[in-house]
Amino acid sequence: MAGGASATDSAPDSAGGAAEGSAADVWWRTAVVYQVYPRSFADGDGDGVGDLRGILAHLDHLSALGVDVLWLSPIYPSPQEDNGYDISDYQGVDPLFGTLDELDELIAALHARGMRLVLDLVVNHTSAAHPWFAASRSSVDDPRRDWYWWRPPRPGFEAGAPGAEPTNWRSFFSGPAWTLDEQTGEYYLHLFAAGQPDLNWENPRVREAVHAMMRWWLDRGVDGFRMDVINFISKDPTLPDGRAVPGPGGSIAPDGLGDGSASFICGPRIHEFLAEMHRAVFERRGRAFLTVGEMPGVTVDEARLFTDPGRCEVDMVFQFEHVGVDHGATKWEVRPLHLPALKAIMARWQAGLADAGWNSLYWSNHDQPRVVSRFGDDRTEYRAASAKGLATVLHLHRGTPYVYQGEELGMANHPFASIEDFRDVEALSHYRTALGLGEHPSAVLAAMRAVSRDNGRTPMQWDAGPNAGFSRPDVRPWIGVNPDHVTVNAAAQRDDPSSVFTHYRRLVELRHTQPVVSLGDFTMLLADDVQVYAFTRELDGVRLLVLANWSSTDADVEVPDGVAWADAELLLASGTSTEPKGPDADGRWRGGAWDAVVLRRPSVPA
Ligand code: TEU
Repeated sequence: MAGGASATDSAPDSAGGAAEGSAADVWWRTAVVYQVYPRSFADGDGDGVGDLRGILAHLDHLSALGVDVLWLSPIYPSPQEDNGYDISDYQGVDPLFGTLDELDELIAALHARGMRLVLDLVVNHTSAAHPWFAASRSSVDDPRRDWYWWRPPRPGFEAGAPGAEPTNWRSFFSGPAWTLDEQTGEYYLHLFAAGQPDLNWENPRVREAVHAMMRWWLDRGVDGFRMDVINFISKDPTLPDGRAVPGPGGSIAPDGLGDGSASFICGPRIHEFLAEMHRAVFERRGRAFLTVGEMPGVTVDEARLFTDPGRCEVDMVFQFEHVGVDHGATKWEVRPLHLPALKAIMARWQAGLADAGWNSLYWSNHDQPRVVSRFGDDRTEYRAASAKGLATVLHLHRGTPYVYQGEELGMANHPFASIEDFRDVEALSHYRTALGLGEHPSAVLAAMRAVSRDNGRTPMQWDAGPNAGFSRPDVRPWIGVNPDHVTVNAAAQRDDPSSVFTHYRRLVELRHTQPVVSLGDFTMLLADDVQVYAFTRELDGVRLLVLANWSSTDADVEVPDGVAWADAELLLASGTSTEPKGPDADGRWRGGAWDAVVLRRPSVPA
């Protein structure tokens, strides 16, 4: 058990990490997690990049919010090709971010405040600069050769010739998922950037090395892991070609590459690998952990298996369906949000993990555009109300909510002006590829402005001063600060009872104090309504009704059983109305733009 941790602790002798025990006594079921992307959180040493000193200096912010867990994106030594998701040493801290001593200090400081630390575990791939890969690429006979996926050129092709890659797979960051290593004349697999070679989990020595590394961190006091693309680690070893992905209008993708994901999303041995990891790392440790698997492409049925406590794999997963709801053939083809589609996805996940398993709940992270710009309305008059409404909807679902740094302030997308403003490897490779295929730069930039991951990575807005208080005034941060920080910042919001920050604080408090929020059953209402997001929660005779106007115009809907809610207790209200309220005596709900309310009543006795 984390030192000084709160009353939400499970028994100290519980196994933790995909823990055993009854539904109610698993600590993370009432917890809220806050994600820190260290490079963009706070720059303590004045080099323009956020670091551990910066985080240590801002723990009061997390305490004020009341969150239980800090998930820290990668701080390990790394060439930073993918901002630390390319790790060259799993057991250290990149000097860019500080020292191992400072990380120990962070663990102790969090524990002293009753919070826990979850590290990012990136073990689908390493950096190409990792000594394991250096050894692996050195010769076909090296003992570590088989730690990665090496293959000769496609039969009949010369190494390096167009189309000679061993499979037609496209990498997530554009271009082939294979790069030729001239020295041995073979290709290595990288589902992401060329600097992120995929580890071969078929090799038991790879798994043992990862387990040992994880145990080393737990021994240092770390309380769990967020596991990067962990459902990609088991690949069909035959590595068959993927299907060519149809482009818009059914045309075959112009780069001729295919989608290999059928061979690695929740691959043949994934459950075996995660259960083995649980046994080797978390079992019989005598304290409680949190494990969350990031799982692009995971289905509800798979997720139920992954998170069924009886199977001891992971505690919860990040699914991707709801953040793909506004994507076209690719994420760069942005579609307007159709609210019923989002509700259908959320409802399916709530129902699918109701009896076994557990949901994680998120709108944002370092890979997503800012939610207030994406699903809300970031114009001045609607920004705070829409940020609060979106937060209410998410935090009143059943599951463990994740708050991404700046989301609690209503931080918006960045007004990127030109390609020079972007930093992300994904965005930059997309730009090159799209221009190579003849797309117009201004159209490509418009899509990047809307959906680039850099939107989520601009510096945290601490105050209205130069650099938003992220870096010293004389320093140029690694990526541009959003000019809206003069009005949208933590200093302005911390003590303002009507701020987005205060609203998040209340939502965290509701989860901690109202068991129905964390554990109650979920029922979606008004599934087809294009404007209002409505649902009920119920636990032990207590019922909640959540009504949120997901639009910048007034709403007027008939609420199922609405009359019964007319005199219910108003637990939380936000929006553009002077006094947002629940349904009227006629059972209709009339809500102003982005109004959101949470009502409570004891259920009517049968
Ligand atoms: O993300 C996995 C992932 O699916 C995303 O890269 C996704 O493909 C992309 O964001 C779509 O826009 C994880 C990390 O969260 C991400 O930051 C890393 O780049 C990636 O893995 C590789 O480690």
